[in-house]
Amino acid sequence: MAPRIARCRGAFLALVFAAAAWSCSSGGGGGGGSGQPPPDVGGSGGGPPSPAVPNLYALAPGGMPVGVAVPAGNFANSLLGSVARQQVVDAHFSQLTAENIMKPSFLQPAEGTFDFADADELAAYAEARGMTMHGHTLLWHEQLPAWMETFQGDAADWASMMSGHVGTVAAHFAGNATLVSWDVVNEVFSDSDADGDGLHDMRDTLWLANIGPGYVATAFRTAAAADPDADLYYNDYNLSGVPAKLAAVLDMVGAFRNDPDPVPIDGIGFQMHVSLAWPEIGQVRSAFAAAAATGLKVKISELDITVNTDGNGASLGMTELTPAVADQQRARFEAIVRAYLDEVPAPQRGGITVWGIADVDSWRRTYNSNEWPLLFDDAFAAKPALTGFADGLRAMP
Ligand code: 9MR
Repeated sequence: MAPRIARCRGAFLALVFAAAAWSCSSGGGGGGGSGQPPPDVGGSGGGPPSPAVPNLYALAPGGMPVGVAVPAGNFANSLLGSVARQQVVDAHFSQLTAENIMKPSFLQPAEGTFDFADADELAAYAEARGMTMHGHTLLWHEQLPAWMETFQGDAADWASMMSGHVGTVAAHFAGNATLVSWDVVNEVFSDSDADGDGLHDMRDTLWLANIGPGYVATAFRTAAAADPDADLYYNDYNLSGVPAKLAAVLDMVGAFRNDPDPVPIDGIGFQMHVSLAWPEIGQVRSAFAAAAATGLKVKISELDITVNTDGNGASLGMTELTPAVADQQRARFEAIVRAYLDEVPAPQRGGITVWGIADVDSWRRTYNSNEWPLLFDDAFAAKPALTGFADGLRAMP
């Protein structure tokens, strides 16, 4: 299940990346791609200054996708209505994920009534610029339409309803060469291991309650039947920091494979909503290595790095992003990108996606208005974090 298109992939040598990147961008058709690059945020700390970052995606070894989650549809900050966001996205990213508008509540708002208009518009935006899209998400326990939450029926009815959604959505995009992969099921596992077996338990969702644990495999089989060419991912959070949660995912993958009729799965998505300090980088490396050992693709699907939020979600008290903290965030982005490239062999790299364009858009602000977790600031200027991400990519030829 190979990616279908490339956006100037694999054509860049580290020494010539800048010139090549600009010629690539100007041929990509993006309005913002030929505009002014964000300012050079330069290097800090020891060593020579880092080169400018005109096109982040052009630095990715092997043309690996470098993605971003974007608002679309009726969201006030929609990419499609924001020139400032388009300039950043067109210059720096080769893949889009819809932050919200491809979740079930948006695509099937009423039972049997599918609305693909906003998703198709976003896919057309990506296609026009030679970007790919990662679909998010066929199934989740959040952002479900009210009618799904109150659905009445037995297990067979529920399975049929679930497969109807998954199959219809996957089939809609099956002929679309821009959509190369899907999060098939998001966040199946809970944050606890009640029976102490070393594996986090399945999350108590309406899918589990009404269909039983087999719903996950059914969703994957349904998606594969509807779109045999797309890469199919399992996606979850805390996989790099909580070994018992990753163990549960790997156990599920093993069960999929050992099934007499193996369940189709292509990759594991690490959301990576992390902080400066957690998880410790050695743990991140071990987690990537363990996932890669399955032979599946591994994708960082929702990367953001908080600097002002403690382990319980409370603010650490900062009121501005100081240069010193911004530099720590730069180093942290570099370390995580490096760890990914070191631990995941090239053919298994599904790419790295950041969960939002600029700090002003981040879901993290919902919980802490003084948070700055992304690569661009509230004015869409590049932060040191962008240099860190770029330096992480540059470290791997
Ligand atoms: O970023 C998304 C935010 O705008 C939505 O309000 C929220 C609803 O729960 O979902 C956010 O995205 C989530 C993603 O779909 C799945 N992983 C966790 C993300 C952050 O909550």
